[in-house]
Amino acid sequence: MRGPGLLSCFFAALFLTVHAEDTEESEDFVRRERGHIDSTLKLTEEKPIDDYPAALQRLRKIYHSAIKPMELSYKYNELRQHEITDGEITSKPMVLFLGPWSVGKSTMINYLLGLDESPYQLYTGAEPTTSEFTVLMHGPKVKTIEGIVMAADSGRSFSPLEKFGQNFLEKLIGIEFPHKLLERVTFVDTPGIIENRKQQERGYPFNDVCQWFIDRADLIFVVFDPTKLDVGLELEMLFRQLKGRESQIRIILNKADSLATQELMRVYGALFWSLAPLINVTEPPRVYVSSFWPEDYHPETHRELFLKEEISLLEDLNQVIENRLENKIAFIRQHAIRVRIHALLVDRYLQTYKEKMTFFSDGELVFKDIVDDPDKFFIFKSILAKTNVSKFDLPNKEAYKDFFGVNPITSFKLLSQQCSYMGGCLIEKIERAISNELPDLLGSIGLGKKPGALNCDATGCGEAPKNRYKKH
Ligand SMILES: Nc1nc2c(ncn2[C@@H]2O[C@H](COP(=O)(O)OP(=O)(O)OP(=O)(O)O)[C@@H](O)[C@H]2O)c(=O)[nH]1
Ligand SMILES: [Mg+2]
Repeated sequence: MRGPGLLSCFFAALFLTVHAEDTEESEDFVRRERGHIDSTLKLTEEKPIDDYPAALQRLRKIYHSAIKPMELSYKYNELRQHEITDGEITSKPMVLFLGPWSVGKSTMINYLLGLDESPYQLYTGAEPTTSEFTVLMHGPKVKTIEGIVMAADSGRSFSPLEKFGQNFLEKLIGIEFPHKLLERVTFVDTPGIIENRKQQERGYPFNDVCQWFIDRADLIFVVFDPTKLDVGLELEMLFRQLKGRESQIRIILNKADSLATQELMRVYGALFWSLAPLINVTEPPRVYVSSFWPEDYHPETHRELFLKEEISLLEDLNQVIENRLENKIAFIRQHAIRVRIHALLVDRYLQTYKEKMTFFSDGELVFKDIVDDPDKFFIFKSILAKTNVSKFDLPNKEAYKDFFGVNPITSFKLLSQQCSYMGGCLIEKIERAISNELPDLLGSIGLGKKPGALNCDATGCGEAPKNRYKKH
């Protein structure tokens, strides 16, 4: 895996983590067995991982023919700013590492990928070290990709990051190299959260960037260090951003080998105590207590427990890899549901506007009346009554004030006018995708059959699959 001379120097400069004294130390410590990582994640299997190209192609087709036209017609991107690129449809599952500084995020990535002692291991250290969002991807050769290049390549799922500005792109870096695990997932290392640091000191919107990654990650590891559990404003902000992604979150109490068992139990309790007010779900998140680094566990600590916890986490990761296509389809279906609700709402606003307009009325005043108090005209209620949408899935009423401020109501067409002789109606197409085509595709993968071979009545696949952890 060694790159050409110049490239190796570049890597050495960027990621060389082993300082002279560390090298001496590393010769002393006993390395851990890694067999369980390879076997749980099936990294020893010769068979290349199936990328389901036919199913992904079908998914792309459904998105472009049934969902995208509706998005464009009703300017959905201006409401939620979530466009889906082709790169995002075909991308590998993304595993995101978040948490305070120096809790061992980069060390954990090095450990899982077995990068210690390789020239391109991530930089680690007791002080805040990672300053870039680092994306580790599979590629045939060792290569670093600058943020501006990643953002310019529309085939990659990272191209929408361009909107966070040039300062951010300088803090984004991609590393490609051949690796069995990276053939299956993409890892994203992030700069640790430092309490009391102001957003502007970073020179780019750190929280918005985190939100972008959070919205797309298939698994989010929020890592903590038992020796510093203080929850401050930055961490509170992070948990606010994680709302709605609870089933992707795994909390890791890392470096558990640095404490005696009794102390560890106390810290575990304290961690839950401080996090409870921040996580607003009935089901508590899964917490893994272990130490994710290559050194052997300290003799006086609970090595069997730590190893079991590590294996559970690896199984969890493996489940995400195995369910990647199901998760992707569920993600596109959820997106389609949101786009449909948005289109129905705009249509309802427009219908109400047309009903209230008379020959003598002032269009702007009539619409202001509607947009200021949509409840008076039963706009949101009528959508709830007509469709089986949960009221928690409805967008914010305030967001529509801004939306219509930029996009005048008269620039839209009624849904009933969005039909063509050849293509049918937009609303029918998106509804067919949500209730038949996407569930069909989901069912066909589950049974290992050809996409399109089944329909949902037979499989009962109408429910979006949840990326739930296994309980052990
Ligand atoms: N005892 C112990 N120390 C660990 C473990 N994992 C990491 N460390 C040490 O913790 C320190 C910080 O590790 P990093 O991987 O740099 O932490 P980080 O979360 O990436 O930090 P930032 O990049 O600054 O956010 C390093 O000195 C590691 O050697 C562990 O499992 N046990
Ligand atoms: Mg780091």
